[in-house]
Amino acid sequence: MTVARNPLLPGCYPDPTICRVGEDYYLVTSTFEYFPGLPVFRSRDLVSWEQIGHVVDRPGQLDFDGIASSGGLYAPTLRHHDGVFWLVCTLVDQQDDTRGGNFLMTATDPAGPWSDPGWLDVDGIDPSIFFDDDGRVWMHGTRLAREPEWHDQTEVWVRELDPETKKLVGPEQVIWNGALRNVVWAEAPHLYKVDGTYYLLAAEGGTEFHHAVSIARADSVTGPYVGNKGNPILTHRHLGRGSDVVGAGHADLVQAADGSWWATLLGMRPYGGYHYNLGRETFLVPVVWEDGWPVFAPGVGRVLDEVEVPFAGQVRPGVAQGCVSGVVRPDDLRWTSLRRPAAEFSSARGDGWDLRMRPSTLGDPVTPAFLGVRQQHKDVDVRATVRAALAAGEDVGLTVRQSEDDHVRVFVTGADGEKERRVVAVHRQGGIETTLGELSLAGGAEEPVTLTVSARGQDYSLLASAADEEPATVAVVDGRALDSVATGGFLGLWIGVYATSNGRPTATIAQVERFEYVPVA
Ligand code: 6LW
Repeated sequence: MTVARNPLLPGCYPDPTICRVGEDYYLVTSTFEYFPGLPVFRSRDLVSWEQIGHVVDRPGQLDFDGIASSGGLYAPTLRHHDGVFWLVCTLVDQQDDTRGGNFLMTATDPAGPWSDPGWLDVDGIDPSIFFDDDGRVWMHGTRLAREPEWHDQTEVWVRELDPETKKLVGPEQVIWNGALRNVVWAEAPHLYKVDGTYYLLAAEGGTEFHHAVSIARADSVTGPYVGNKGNPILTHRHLGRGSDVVGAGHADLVQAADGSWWATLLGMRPYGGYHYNLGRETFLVPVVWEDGWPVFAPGVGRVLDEVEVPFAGQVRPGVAQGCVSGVVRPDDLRWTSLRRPAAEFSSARGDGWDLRMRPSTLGDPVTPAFLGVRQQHKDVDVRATVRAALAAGEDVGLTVRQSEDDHVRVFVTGADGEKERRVVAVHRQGGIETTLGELSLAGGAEEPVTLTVSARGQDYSLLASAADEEPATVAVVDGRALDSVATGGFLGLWIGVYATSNGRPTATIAQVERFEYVPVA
């Protein structure tokens, strides 16, 4: 017997989708404006997960330029059929609805390369794909109801897909509006066939506190679908905001090789009040079937910290995914840039990076010289040792990022003719910047400076030190201003390095000598 620890994937890994091929499980999550997009994880035992690649990892595959934070890649669905992996997903551009939409990509190796997108002629979000045992293929998804009876009513549609042309064909049916009347955002639909019956699993209540999972079944794929009397079959909303996990929803089902059933889903872990800085994370619950219906977390009815996976001890374990810990080297798959490949402004150098400074800033919905990783622990020290010959007005620093409009920065800034290096801490909140603190470090302009974000719960201390000195605190920020409860949007926090000339032409290269992510036990 082996125990899976929840969350399976700590940090911002929302909208998980899972499928099994033989003894291997594959899981993909949403990534919004981050690049590469849609990380692919593999496991042998549902307990340990290893990232093996990304679905979106090359320029030209999708265009994210100008897409503001919390737009971009929403909830994917991953399936495997006849030796091919199929992924359907939505690219959302909230400013321009002529860009993006629902698309389909395929790959024979889930680690990549994945195909270019084939665009599907349908609006809405949360597409899914179901391969029936008669060879027919059915797409489904969710959108705002065309003739709503209530506010934020959505409808789940289903339509056949021709697997040769990869185009939608035949009539469309609306099959679901949620289990409850007046419920908002029936979404994240997934169809399955179990023992000859079609099942529709869907979220409802919105992806925040009222999130829930419901199930319906039908004799025909196009319905009519009848909801389970026990709906919602999983939610934490009745547990209150003090629950250790809130917002449980957006589930996907998988049957293990031994015949047992499991669901992955998202949830959030609030701390320091009702704030979840780590974002929406991926959890696992066991599932059993009773009277032709799935029962999630039987006997318990909620997401637990630990899940026994009886078969896990018997299979060759997967490589433990663990979390970023210690020096994060350039070849680590968890590095992300914004919207475009990091190769456009950076190159690996030893354990660190050369960052080619850019005029664009973290406040612009473009691709600033930024490289970061998810904050996966509430207590963590993130340290970057940077070195650069900065011109006046140029900054190299460390940021805790929610979005263009909401982030904090601690940075070394260049000034003409100054001997000392000035370190500044800024909080950009709702697009408005406030300087929180400043200090000067002794030493030559090109000597390294170590910048640290030291998070202890909701206290984020920003520190700086020259070579062998003790770090000095530049400012302490209240993290409660940074999570999506405070700012809106769909994301957890990232911590990363950046270099900007704040709009001026520049040829400066900032060296990031090392970047360390050290969780505090
Ligand atoms: C996603 C929707 C949701 O498309 O949030 O969890 C949206 N629910 O299903 C973005 O993650």
